[in-house]
Amino acid sequence: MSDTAETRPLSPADALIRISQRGAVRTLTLNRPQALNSFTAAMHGELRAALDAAAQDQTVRCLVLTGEGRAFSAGQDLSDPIIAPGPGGELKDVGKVIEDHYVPLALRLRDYPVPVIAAVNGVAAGASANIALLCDLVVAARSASFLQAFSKIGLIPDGGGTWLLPRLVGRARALGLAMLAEKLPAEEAQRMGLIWQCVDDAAFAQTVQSLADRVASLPVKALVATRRTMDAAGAMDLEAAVHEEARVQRELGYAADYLEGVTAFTAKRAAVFRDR
Ligand code: T3D
Repeated sequence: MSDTAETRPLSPADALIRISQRGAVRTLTLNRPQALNSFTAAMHGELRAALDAAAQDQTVRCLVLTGEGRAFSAGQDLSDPIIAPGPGGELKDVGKVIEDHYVPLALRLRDYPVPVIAAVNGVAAGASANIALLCDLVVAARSASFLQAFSKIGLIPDGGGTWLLPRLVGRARALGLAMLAEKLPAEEAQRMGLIWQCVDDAAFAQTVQSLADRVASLPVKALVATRRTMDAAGAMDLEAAVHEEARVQRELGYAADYLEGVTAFTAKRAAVFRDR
C-alpha cells in the first residue's frame, strides 16, 4: 500500500464509532473524547454494527481499533443509565451489562475473520484495557498507559482480563496489575510482554499505518488460523496440539494462498495473497 492511498470516511464525523478505510485497512475510532471514549450502550451498539460490517466486507483485510483524543478508552461509562445507581442508590445488574455488551465484544474479537490491531493512543482503562489486549497486535504510543481500574470500584477484571492477563504476563504480575490498579506505562507494558510494541508519540500514526498495511498484505486466512489454533492449544496437551496443527495445515494447504506463496517463492517474486 502506498503512502498516498486515500482514507475514505464511511461514517459521519460525529458518529460514536467513526469508520474509515484506507486500502484494505478498516479503522474504527471510539469517538466520545469528552468522556475519554468510555462505553455507553449506544457506543456498544455502533461498535457491534461496525464490526459486523467490516467482517462482511471482503475488501477488508485488517482492522484497526483506536480512540479519538487523549484516551484509547476509559472502559464502561460509569454514568450511563445501564450501570449508574438510581436516584435512591438502587444498584443495577452489572452482570447483565457484562453479558449483554462485553462478553459478545470479547468473543467477537477472539473470532474476528481478519487480524485486529489495537492502536492504543492514550490511556486504556477497565474493560477497554482488556479489549485492547485481546486484539492480535497491540501498538501503544509512549504516552499511553494501561489501567486495570476494576479494584478501585470493587470489581474484578472483565473483558477477558482474568483469562488473558495471567497468560500474557504470569500470575504474579497479573495479580499485581489487577489488585493494585496502578497505571502501567506503555513502555513498561512492552517490557513485560503485555503488548507488541511501544512507539514514540511522533511516530505512532505512521507506525500503525505501516503495520496495518503490512498485515493486510499477508495471508490473513493463515494469520486468523494462527490465532485460533494458538488459543485452542492453551486447553490441549502437546499431542492434541500437534494433531490440531496437522488438521489446520491440511485445510490451509488446499487454499489458494498456499499455492500462491509457494509459487511466488519459487519464482522469486512477491506473493499476492487474496484468501480471507
Ligand atoms: O458497573 C460497571 O462498571 C460494569 C462494567 C465494567 C467494565 C469496566 O470497564 S469497569 C471500569 C470502568 N472504568 C474506570 O473505572 C476508569 C475511570 N476513569 C479513570 O480512572 C480516569 O478517568 C482515567 C485514569 C482513565 C483518566 O484519568 P485522567 O485524570 O486523565 O482523566 P479524568 O479527569 O479522570 O477524566 C476526564 C473526563 O472523563 C472526566 O469528565 P469531566 O470531569 O471532564 O466532565 C471524567 O469524569 C470522564 N471519565 C473518565 N472515565 C470515565 C469518565 N466518565 C464516565 N465513565 C468513565 N469510565
